[in-house]
Amino acid sequence: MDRFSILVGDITRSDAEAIVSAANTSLLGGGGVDGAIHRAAGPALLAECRGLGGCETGRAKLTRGYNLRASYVLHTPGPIWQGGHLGESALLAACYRSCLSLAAERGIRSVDFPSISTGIYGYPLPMAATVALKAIMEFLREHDLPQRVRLVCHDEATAAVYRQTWNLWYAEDKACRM
Ligand code: AR6
Repeated sequence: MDRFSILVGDITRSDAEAIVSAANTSLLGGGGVDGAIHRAAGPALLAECRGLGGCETGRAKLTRGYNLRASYVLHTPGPIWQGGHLGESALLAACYRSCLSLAAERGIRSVDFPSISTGIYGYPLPMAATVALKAIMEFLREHDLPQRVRLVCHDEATAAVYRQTWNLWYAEDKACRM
């Protein structure tokens, strides 16, 4: 599937048109990738976020990227892992879909995602990878935009889990053009 790839890197340095922040529902910044994005974007990002009135888990809101290379940031609060029986997987899938729908609506051509919910929010990585890849691949099959989506993992171990999951479920997609 040449529209999708998994790589290791720092998403704050991404050249995608939009990057995704694994935010919290206040949208007022925090730790992890969200904190790194706010630091790299500068204080104007927080100022814009203050006007958004927060965001529900599984939904997404769009801002400009300010000092980032990316023109836009898609902010999405992932679910906090609570054992898996409180709708976490549906909410995590909704995060990916909401970001991709909003990007498509705005004509955004490339989106880079971090591994949402698998840091501070404690979602078990192999399960999160299955949910994330299914949501992304289904969306790409049904939509022409974004043209390019990447999963930017902060470390090789995380990327390895996403790659294994992708190979398990989607390797045949390499042969059939999407
Ligand atoms: N580039 C790419 N991935 C990164 C980067 C980076 N620069 N920095 C961290 N990661 P987390 P969550 C990875 O904890 O679990 C915040 O306080 C990290 O290794 O950032 O959704 C928010 O405000 C992990 O694989 O997000 C919320 O309160 C992944 O990003 C809460 O954390 C997600 O880890 C959200 O927790």
